[in-house]
Amino acid sequence: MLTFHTADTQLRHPRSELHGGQLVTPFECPERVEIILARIHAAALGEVREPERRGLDGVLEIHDSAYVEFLETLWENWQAEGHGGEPIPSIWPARTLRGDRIPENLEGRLGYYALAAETSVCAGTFRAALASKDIALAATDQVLAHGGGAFGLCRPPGHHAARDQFGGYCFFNNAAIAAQHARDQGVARVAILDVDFHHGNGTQEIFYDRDDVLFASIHGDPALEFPYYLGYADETGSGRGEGFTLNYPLAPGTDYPRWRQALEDALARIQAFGAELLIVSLGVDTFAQDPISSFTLASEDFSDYGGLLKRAGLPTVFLLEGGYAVEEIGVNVVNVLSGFDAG
Ligand code: FKS
Ligand code: ZN
Repeated sequence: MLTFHTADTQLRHPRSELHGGQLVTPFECPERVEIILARIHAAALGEVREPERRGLDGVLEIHDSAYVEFLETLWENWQAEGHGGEPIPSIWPARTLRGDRIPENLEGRLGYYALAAETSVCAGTFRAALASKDIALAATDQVLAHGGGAFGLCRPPGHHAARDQFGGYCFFNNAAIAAQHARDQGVARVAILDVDFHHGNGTQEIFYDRDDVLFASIHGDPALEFPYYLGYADETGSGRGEGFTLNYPLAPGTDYPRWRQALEDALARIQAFGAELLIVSLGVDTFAQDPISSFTLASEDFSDYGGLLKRAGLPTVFLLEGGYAVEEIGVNVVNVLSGFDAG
């Protein structure tokens, strides 16, 4: 299987993540990509290619233009204010405040465009987010032209990014941009299957009222797990989109047999929908040793479900999302991809 990667993703290297009341080294770190690349080579998965640079192509089809401009200028504006640390949101238009006015003040706008506080911004964040998006587009074009599977080694991840909000380590919604790109290329029905441990709230929000992009997510129960405020089973879509959002919230400690049942159910629904393209939001934070998650998949389970995905028989774009057991992230990601190739 072909992989798409560019070193520009590594321009994202914030030094702080607000975690447990402390600023820690971010879980979503550049080493994740290094280790996955090393494993791709060691396992001879296939060629690694650079994506074409496409500027803002694809971004404004999904994201709000004022949000994009905010992200593009955030670092320089923050520097101009003379702060010592990285931008971290600290106030939001919470339930008792007004959410219909965008403040002029930078701290005010930071909260307006953020959905959580763990995601600090650094100098290269915007360029890395564009590179990550270009990787997703290149992997999608590869699959549209040649069928089979392709892997986008995206970083930063995308599935928490909503139309005008960043958070959960995400800025641009790579999977949503890829799906819209496929639609614009004439693919009638696209399915996004989100197997990251966390609910893909951004992807869900973006397609919630649409019947041309089906979104299915298997994740930790939001009553107990990030992002807490979306991802319940009763969220099924609205208007024309009713029935085109599927959520499988699962309990902490969920093991592979139970997780696999949810996957089989989701794949059956994707087949019944008549999807012509499958985009997998591939997070391997379902791994038992993941430091911030609570499912119990083992490395060989990733190979097994890679084969299951292949047997769905659809052209398939894999886009990297989460996974924080850094030592094992390469093995787990490549197991899914080689499981698919062997399936
Ligand atoms: C720790 C609470 C959880 C944020 C978790 C973000 C998960 C991100 C992800 C992505 F794929 F987007 F990277 N903090 N104090 O894995 O879903
Ligand atoms: Zn995750």
